[in-house]
Amino acid sequence: MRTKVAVIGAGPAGLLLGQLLHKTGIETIIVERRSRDYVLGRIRAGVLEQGTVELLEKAGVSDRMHAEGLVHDGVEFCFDGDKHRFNFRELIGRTVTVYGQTEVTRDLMHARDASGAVSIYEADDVTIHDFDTDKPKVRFAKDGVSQEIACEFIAGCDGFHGVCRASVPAGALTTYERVYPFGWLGVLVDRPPVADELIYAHHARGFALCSMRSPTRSRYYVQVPSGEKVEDWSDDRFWDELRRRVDEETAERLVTGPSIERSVAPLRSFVVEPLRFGRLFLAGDAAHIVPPTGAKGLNLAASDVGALAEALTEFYQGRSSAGIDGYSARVLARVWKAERFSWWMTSILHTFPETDAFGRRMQRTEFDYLVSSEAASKSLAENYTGLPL
Ligand code: RFL
Ligand code: PHB
Repeated sequence: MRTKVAVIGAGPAGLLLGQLLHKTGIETIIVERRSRDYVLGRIRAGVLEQGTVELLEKAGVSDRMHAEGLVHDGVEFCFDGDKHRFNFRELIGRTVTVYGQTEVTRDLMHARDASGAVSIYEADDVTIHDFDTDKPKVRFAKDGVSQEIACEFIAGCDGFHGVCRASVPAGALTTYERVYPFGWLGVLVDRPPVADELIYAHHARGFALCSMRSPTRSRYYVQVPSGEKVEDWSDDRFWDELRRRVDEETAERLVTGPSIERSVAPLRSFVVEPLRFGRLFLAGDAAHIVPPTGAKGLNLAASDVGALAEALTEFYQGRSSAGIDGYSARVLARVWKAERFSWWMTSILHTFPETDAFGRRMQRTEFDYLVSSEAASKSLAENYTGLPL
């Protein structure tokens, strides 16, 4: 097999890159180690920045998102029971859209099927080669048969545990990492959301988040210590814990039901530099991880591949390598700002085992300042709705 760009991974980053490149006539093959159903079964992000919405429009996959996605003008923070709403539309004239990652992925898979472009699911033993030359290769096995793709570029969109970052020679990479001593236990339930907008709650017992997927499907999270097992949490235990962490009115309004999915996600901040090695590019979770508190992971993956698609288009149509040469620095500048915001949201909203009385007063004072200062509220609003690339 032969193609221009071999894309490793069919998560949102890989599929969106494939679609953006298809729009500019650049041929791709996507190689994914899991099945389609497995990829669609992963319940993850829910909040799209305005820039992500615009990129999905550009990719021609926005019809269902506009029909079914929920446009939110703001979010609420609840600090030890005291609630405050941040109205992004009033503060800075921007909004976010609640539309599940699963649905974004489904729309992108349909568009790729319609385009006739090749996607290989359930590819085993994927390896990448010769990306320090202008003839890179991807090898894998499909149904026990070894295959090779000769290509001109490789896009590593294979997530945090992928093969692409791991294939870069040691010493060529610098990594920055922080692992938090807690995770999020998430529950998906077919019951109407407790409120019209998201509620981020800080409580002495830990963080909680009330989110949603649709007017009839809700997504809730509670902070749990690292290593917590999902089997140790019955639905009743989860609902009791959630009620204790939010304000009384929200607790009373909560409509509970049997969970349809439950999982624990660890929290981590991680960045690797640079994002290009010869003819290999890293994008999305393969390059960086944020704790989910700022709702940035999917949005960063989208803006990375938006920039990469522009750079590759410039290479093929404009015959200039300026875009691909500048990719890493351009993308990393935005990544670090999203890392800062996600770390900051995590720091004020969670309880940390090592935090003393002074630290707790600092968290409270951050909240009071946010609420009382229009400048601070605007800063939250511009970061949450997404900074420009
Ligand atoms: P993905 O989605 O992990 O996709 C990578 C794909 O690569 C495949 N793969 C391989 N394929 C071939 N060969 C190999 N050797 C391979 N190794 C792996 C994998 O099977 C997979 O299909 O990465 P991508 O595309 O970069 O997308 C990133 C996002 O998925 C991620 O950042 C977000 O889900 C993070 N996230 C959130 N982001 C937001 O913007 N807003 C949110 O509200 C939000 N909430 C969340 C989140 C992540 C969460 N978890 C579970 C980590 C909430 C949670 C709970
Ligand atoms: C979600 O709905 O899954 C979600 C929403 C906001 C976040 C993280 C996750 O910050």
